[in-house]
Amino acid sequence: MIKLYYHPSPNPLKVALYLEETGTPYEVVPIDTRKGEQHHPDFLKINPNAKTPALMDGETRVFDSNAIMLYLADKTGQFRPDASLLGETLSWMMFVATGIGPYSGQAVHFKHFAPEPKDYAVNRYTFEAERHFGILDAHLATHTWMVGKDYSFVDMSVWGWERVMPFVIGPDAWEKFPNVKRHFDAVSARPAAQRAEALKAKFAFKTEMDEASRKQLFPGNARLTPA
Ligand SMILES: N[C@@H](CCC(=O)N[C@@H](CS)C(=O)NCC(=O)O)C(=O)O
Repeated sequence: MIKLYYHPSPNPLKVALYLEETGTPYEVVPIDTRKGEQHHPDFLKINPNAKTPALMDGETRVFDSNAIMLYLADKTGQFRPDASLLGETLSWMMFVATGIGPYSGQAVHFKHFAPEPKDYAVNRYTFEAERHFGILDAHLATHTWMVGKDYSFVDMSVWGWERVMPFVIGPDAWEKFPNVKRHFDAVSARPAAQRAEALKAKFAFKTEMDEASRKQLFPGNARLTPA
């Protein structure tokens, strides 16, 4: 059975949504990143990048959420836009992988977790995250779903990050981007999305962002400590 190495955050959640939508049997293996489980040698054999999600399908490992989405879509053939739309499909997938995801992640980091002074970084990353959500909003103004006429794994990939948009850009996010809100609500209303969201309640993940968590999540900070 497929094993999903999971933490209740945007990238693992979109994979859980795909597995739920397709009715693929899978086992959830919790990786508590605030406790540092992503750095465990056994997990590094599955994802050398020390991040969630990762997946084992028999003897095959797949890491990086976007690679996992493409892998699963290829494996199951479900919720896959028509092959004639490959250009759009790959373009929006890479837009999420290289734009929405990383800029949102950095915006959250600098806004909520970085030490002062941080004005320059907060401004740069919230501006870029907002710019990317603006592009998404403009696309969704004229498209019900991301690619083609049907709901697909591209919508699921976007949904992972839409969920946290107010945490990324601020409490007025939904008013700023009403088409993203419409899309988010449509995906969230699906029973599979509710099952994916409900996963986190099955595990007791650490919630405190204390000094020990920061050490695991931001190991680079050690370089700032005077010897
Ligand atoms: N490009 C990777 C990014 C994965 C990522 O940043 N995962 C976060 C959760 S959303 C994580 O595991 N963070 C823990 C850490 O950075 O130590 C992907 O899309 O899978």
